[in-house]
Amino acid sequence: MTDNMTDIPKSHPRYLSLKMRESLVKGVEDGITSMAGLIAHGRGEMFDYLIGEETISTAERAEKKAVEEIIEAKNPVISVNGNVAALVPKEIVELGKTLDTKLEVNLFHRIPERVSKIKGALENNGAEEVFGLEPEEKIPGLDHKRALCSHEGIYTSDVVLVPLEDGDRAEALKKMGKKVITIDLNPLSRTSRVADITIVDNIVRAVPNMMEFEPLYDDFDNDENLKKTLLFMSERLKNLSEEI
Ligand code: PTJ
Repeated sequence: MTDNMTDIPKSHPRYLSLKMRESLVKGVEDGITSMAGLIAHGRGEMFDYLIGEETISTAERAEKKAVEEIIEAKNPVISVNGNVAALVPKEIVELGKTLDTKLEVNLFHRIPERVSKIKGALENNGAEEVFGLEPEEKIPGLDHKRALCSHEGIYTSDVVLVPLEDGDRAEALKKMGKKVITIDLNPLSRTSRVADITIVDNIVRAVPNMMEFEPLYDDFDNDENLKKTLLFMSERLKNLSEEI
């Protein structure tokens, strides 16, 4: 996240949350994040409230399984969009280096200028190679520009991390036979339901966690993990209602 917060003191109880908002607003001003990205973030914030704005045990398990799948993969790729580039530009580059993955810019609201700005932001944070600028391939079954991808990256990947995804691409990637990992605070989203591993955590916590965690090396059932996440949320709401 950017550190250009001028008026908000670190002691502010919502400092981290405000900092994230600021990074996204700056992302829009810099032409990195789409306007729709601000709406997407608001939805994420709401779900973050429901888990208490911390990494819960089901998310930790999913993060460890994701690390395992990525390090065991032949051609793992992290897909970067405008929200990811605004919130965790440095961390996503570091994660790619730590887990030895490729980085590819893949956008729903694709404008060539935005792709090159995101590429530039990743390079400014140490990325050596960023795919997706001149995509040669299309993900079959998708009508929109999110289908455009690079041959060396997403098209031939075996494991893809698609954080803050919008749904049908995850499904299309699965149909191509890829293992799909997502980071999505909404456990009910289409992406969350269709992914092989769904990390229900804020990306600003999930990415640093994945650089620290050891691989799980254990069975993992995504539906079971999502059920537990929803139960956690409802239990938490019940407990909070009793405190009022
Ligand atoms: O940059 P582009 O053009 O590729 O567009 C990116 C967005 C995010 C706008 C696009 O992919 C989109 O519209 O996504 P959705 O359908 O709004 O889905 C985004 C999901 O990410 C939602 O389920 C949110 O709850 C979730 N989300 C938002 N912020 C975070 C998050 N999950 C984890 N961490 C967050 N900070």
